[in-house]
Amino acid sequence: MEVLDAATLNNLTSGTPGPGSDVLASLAVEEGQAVLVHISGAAGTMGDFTLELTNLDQFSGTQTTSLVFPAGDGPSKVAVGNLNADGIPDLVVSNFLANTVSVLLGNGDGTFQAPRQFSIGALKTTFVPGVDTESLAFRERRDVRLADLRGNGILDIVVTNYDSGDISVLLGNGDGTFQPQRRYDATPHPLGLAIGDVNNDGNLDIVVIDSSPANVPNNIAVLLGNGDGTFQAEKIFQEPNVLFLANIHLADFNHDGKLDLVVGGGQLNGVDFYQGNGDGTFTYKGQFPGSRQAADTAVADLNNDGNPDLILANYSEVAGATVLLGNSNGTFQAPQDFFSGQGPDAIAVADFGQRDRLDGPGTARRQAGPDPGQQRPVDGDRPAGRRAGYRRPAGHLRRRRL
Ligand SMILES: [Ca+2]
Ligand SMILES: [Ca+2]
Ligand SMILES: [Ca+2]
Ligand SMILES: [Ca+2]
Repeated sequence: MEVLDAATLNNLTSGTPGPGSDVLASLAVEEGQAVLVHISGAAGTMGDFTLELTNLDQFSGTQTTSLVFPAGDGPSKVAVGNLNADGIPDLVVSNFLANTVSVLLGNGDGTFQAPRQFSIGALKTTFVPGVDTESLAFRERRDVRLADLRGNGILDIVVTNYDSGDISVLLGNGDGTFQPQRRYDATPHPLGLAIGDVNNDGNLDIVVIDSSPANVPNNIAVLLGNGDGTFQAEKIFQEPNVLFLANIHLADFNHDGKLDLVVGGGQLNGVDFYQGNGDGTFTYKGQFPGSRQAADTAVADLNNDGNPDLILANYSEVAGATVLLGNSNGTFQAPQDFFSGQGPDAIAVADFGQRDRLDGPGTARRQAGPDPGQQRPVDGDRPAGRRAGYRRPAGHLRRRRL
């Protein structure tokens, strides 16, 4: 399939093979622009084609200041990374109603090509009283992460499957397509996901926390990576508290070269902190206070002092976000509340000021200090680490209009 300029017959875009025999093409057009679609094939050729036209004029109207791109049924979480080596960020969306991830390749102008769907593990889309212990509203999260699991420069997908009690790993081909999923058992009802080298063998590992049906304390599973995109069987330990909407992050908070673990979630008055032992196990060190019910947590060095800080999204508090500035020894300072507004259930961090400093919501994550777990791209293809010894005087987080 080719899309041609109707006046000059110049090629504007060509279709590329998608899943099955589908051929996909995507093009940004202007209002009134005429195009020709040329479909060709050998005798007996069969198949479908999908042509997606995006009208950028939608941006110009005051009534329509956002563009909506299709993904799959019930989009849950998004990961950003360059999947096809063109330098342009792409999107991976986990779909809780469709049991798929959608891959949307970026065009570089803020638009995305038509989504390609890849199968992942099951999530029931119904709620059966007496059988299902949590409503669909609490099960709909499917954490999705991008990481270079094989160290070959190609990003792979990891996503949690609540009802099938496993995670799906989809190895990337480097062209925006992915190999069929391989599933690994990971807690009875996995919800939150983190990736890093927790045993310092140079291979990325996966840590998963489950949800908490029936007020049973959460399980945390560690799956050690073999470095080739496969993983060893889960090793489970128990979180002392009961959390719904549980989320989990890895960073070296105390600068000992071993990744540590923070856990947030509903019903927890702050975050639980585990010190990493460097062998894939963790030692529970207690709780740091924050606002209640952190439905999501982000880790970033907000004040550029080299210590990772925590940003909590407060699901049921008036303060929208709470910041806990990290100390160098794996402890945190008193919580500071920012942004009013109730009920946020997701948060991310990026530098909106273009000054190489992290300011507020977005997606970047930078780890501080010597951090063997972050030598490869995680959560995209950003540089992931400051040099050992990098320090700036501690500062205050300034409130900033976003
Ligand atoms: Ca790309
Ligand atoms: Ca490892
Ligand atoms: Ca550590
Ligand atoms: Ca900091």
